[in-house]
Amino acid sequence: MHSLSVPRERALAIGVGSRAYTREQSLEHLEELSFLAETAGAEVVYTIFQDRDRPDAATVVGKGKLEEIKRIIQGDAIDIAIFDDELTPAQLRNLSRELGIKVLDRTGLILDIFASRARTSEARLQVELAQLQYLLPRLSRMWTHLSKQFGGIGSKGPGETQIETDRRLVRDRIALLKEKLEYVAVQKAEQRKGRTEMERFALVGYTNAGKSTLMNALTGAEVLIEDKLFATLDTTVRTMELTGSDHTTHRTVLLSDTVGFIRKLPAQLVASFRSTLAETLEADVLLHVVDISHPQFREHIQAVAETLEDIGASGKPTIMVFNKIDALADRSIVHHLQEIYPHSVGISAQRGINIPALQDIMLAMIDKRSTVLRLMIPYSAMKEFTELYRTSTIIERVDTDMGIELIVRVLPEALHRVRQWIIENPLQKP
Ligand SMILES: Nc1nc2c(ncn2[C@@H]2O[C@H](COP(=O)(O)OP(=O)(O)OP(=O)(O)O)[C@@H](O)[C@H]2O)c(=O)[nH]1
Ligand SMILES: [Mg+2]
Repeated sequence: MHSLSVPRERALAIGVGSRAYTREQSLEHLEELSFLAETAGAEVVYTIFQDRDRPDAATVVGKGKLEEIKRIIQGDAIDIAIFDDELTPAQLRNLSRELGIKVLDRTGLILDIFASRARTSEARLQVELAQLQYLLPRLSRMWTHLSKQFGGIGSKGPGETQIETDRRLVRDRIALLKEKLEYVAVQKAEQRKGRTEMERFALVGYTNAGKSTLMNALTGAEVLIEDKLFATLDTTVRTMELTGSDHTTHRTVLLSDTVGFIRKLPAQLVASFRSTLAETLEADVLLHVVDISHPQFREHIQAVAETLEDIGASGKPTIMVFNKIDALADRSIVHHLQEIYPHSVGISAQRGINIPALQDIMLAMIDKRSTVLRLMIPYSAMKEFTELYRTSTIIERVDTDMGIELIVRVLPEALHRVRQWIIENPLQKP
């Protein structure tokens, strides 16, 4: 964390309206950019918004606005100018020259936050890969010069020596990082193999929606929770005891918590975080956590849906979890949303409101995927029986002379385990 003796960089946040968004939305985006900048350790002293049909090809904002920005930079001792939209390499160069201070765009800022928050070696590799891919087309003398001169936000990550090397060396480094990550991915896939018979749920959602808070509430894990963007950068998996509100249904399932999404999440990051997101990709059911108290929650849902599409995880069975209902003045919006989303629930992960209702929906999702079978398990196969007890729902059990007769709900993944004992399978009836 930033110590008090180090002065925070003074930042200017700059947004340009476009035909795609209302003015209100554009201002919300700018507010989110400021939140990102503060997460990165800067102090946003000024925000500037210009309504234009499209950004200026050379400098994003128009000439007059640029002069105004220069005056503010001088008058308020600004260290860094941050733009909400992705800057082309040419825009970045022009603006750096014109303004004479460090210039960053949303992508560069997000990459910087990821770099300073990455803890595991895997996350570090992934962030470095994304940074280098972002840097490659922007590699220029200007950039090297600025990062050396100013330091601070936007200059972490690939060290100066790497920036000064030519593009070929950067490309070599990218190839090496990809190879290392591929190796990590294979190892992790190996680790996951043993658990495939348990139903797998994955938390997904916009950053700061409350995913880790819910993870902790459901599993007793101790994942870091913060009122900051991107508190979580890696993936945690825990087993969880699901209990129905009838108190008779129990299931052991897996739940994973992972990195949050944001609008305009850099494509390089999404691509390089593939192995972190593997747990999400392989999940049976997604829990899409939404901060319902946020004015832009609808846009957040959309951004998450788009990112899921990008990584190839769209179309999975999904439970919409409308979180932070404790912060709502009027909860009627939840009822309205439940008409749109059939598998949804309003909760407060922090206050523990409606968690049993969520667990019931999770159990119902499992039931939808599973088959009811009648089995006869010989007493000689007790080990398998114990495993079945953990991962399936036993509806009825009778101990007979020949073995244990069961009516049981089994997931498709566990069918192979019980196939030999089936005495009745309703799906195979003529
Ligand atoms: N009022 C309210 N605040 C909540 C609730 N759940 C979480 N929060 C707060 O929301 C903030 C973010 O919570 P996290 O659990 O870290 O969110 P996250 O989705 O894991 O965020 P990232 O890991 O940064 O993507 C924290 O300040 C939490 O205390 C809730 O039910 N109600
Ligand atoms: Mg988190």
